[in-house]
Amino acid sequence: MKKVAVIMGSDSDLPVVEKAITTLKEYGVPAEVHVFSAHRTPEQAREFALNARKNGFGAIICAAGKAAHLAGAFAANTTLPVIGIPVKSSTLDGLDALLSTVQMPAGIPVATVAIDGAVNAALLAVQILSVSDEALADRLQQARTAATEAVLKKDAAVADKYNS
Ligand code: RP5
Repeated sequence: MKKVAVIMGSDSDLPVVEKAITTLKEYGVPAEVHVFSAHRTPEQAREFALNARKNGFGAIICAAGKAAHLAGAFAANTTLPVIGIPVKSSTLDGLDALLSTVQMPAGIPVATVAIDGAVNAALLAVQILSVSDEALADRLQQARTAATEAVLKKDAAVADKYNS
């Protein structure tokens, strides 16, 4: 199975990023985790992105806050799918990181999830890998079915309490 790279701009992003790592583990997807910064370690970030496809990665998750250029910098150096997580780590509540991550010019896409949306970033990476992995596709469908059943149970409980 292809690996997913989970990159964060600083170890201060870890509380958010850990949710992505946990979600990938739940699906049995191998992840490699690193701290690379578009601003503080641009050479290391570039090197990793340039070699990611030949090193067995199928998708790259990049989490960064403030002037968040990490996902865009990775996308500039690979044609693998790059998923950006804007991290709420500043006085601007993550809006700065959201706009920095999402507003990519045509030609260099970054699939941007919600501010601190680490679970969805991981799920999107799993969905990307599931295009060529039936077992992964089955696991995703099972999780969707379980989530639907959980909400239906909640509906039944609420309806029972208020509609009788
Ligand atoms: C960004 O700046 C990082 O992704 C982090 O969200 C933010 C703050 O980094 P630290 O100063 O805590 O290392 O590059």
